[in-house]
Amino acid sequence: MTPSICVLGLGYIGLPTASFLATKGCQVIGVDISAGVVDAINRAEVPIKEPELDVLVRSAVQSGNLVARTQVGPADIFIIAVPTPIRPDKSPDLSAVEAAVAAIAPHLAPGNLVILESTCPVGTTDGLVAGILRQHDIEVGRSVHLAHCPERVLPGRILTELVQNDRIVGGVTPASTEAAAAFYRQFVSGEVLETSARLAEMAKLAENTFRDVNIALANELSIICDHAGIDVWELIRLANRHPRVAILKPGPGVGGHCIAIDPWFIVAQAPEHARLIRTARQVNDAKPDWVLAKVRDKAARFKHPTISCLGLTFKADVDDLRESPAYQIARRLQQEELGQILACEPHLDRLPELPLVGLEEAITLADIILVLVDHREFRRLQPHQLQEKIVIDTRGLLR
Ligand code: SAJ
Repeated sequence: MTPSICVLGLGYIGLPTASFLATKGCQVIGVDISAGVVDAINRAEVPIKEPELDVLVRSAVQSGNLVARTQVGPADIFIIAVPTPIRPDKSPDLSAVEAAVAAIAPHLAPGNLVILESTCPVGTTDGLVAGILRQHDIEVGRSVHLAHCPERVLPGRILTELVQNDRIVGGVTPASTEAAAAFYRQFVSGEVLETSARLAEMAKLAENTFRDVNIALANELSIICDHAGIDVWELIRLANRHPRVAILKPGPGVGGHCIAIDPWFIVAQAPEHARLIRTARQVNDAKPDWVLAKVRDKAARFKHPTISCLGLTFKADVDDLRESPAYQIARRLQQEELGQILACEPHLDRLPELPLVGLEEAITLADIILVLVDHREFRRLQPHQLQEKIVIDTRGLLR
């Protein structure tokens, strides 16, 4: 028999997960604190942009297997996919996880399985989550199973990676690990790797930290090469021809809601030991300042230059502005009144804060072209279109 499932948090992870499970025949309740999100999903509308997600949500809602609500109800399996941001002091904010666990606790019955997919500091599943459940007299790991199974999907490829990626499953007891692994094996074509909850938490943090540290190296190299008059993109291309070298790409900084945040969870728990990880975060966070200094330097040649920012989202081919260094740079240029700031962002229809223009207009009107995101739409730009323009290309797109 297919289990009934309650998914808490209908964002970039929860909505695809809930919809996918519903199309596999599970009865799914999707829960979100936003009534607007709940209403939109029940009308089969998708509040976020992700390839193929609209089709999946429509099919899940129309089948009657996915119903969105603002309140939790009974189910066999509870999947928590709520945000775990950082506070201004870089400490983890787990209030959404706490609220989700407190909301499901009164509905839990023997034999239920609780899965935490949100990225968390080490010890959250065993400590915070199990602790709240025990306060409700729940025998965690025996009567009710509890496991951490970190999400690993890449925005832009969510539906493919949801099924194909290997998954790490760590229960608070071996029986919990087994119960959660058996659940994922029903719909994941990748391997399901069993471990403890603490190791699963650390594995997720290590994955995103690996990427952050590697990008920090690329960003640092880009600054060093700029001073040395060396083309960093050609440098990386050549260095990566070594069989054991794989340097990632420099850019205007690191954005999104994962890589720019998760390494801080490690730093917060091991402030004296996480020296490289903290430094990498600082290197990536400082890159927008370096780009701004470059633009200021070029803008000083003009009285009132028109500066066209190509791309505002946190990475290529998505519509997501969260933690976006590109957006941050464009806004700061505007606040500094360096000139007329135009933005070309093919993935957004409107943006109250910045004047949005089409690509042709952005190029024609610009004195300075600032490439901030390597969107597919920009890759067709030809060198002759950029003649007589000053180009600052943070993504190596126009080489
Ligand atoms: N970036 C660079 N240079 C690169 C690669 C990325 O500057 O060579 C920048 C991007 O422009 C962006 C940021 O890094 O601003 C993050 O983009 P990303 O594509 O590296 O990662 P996310 O945040 O979209 O998704 C990551 C993924 N983690 C890993 O690849 C290890 C994804 O698998 C995770 O599920 C996701 O974080 C998450 O939710 O944790």
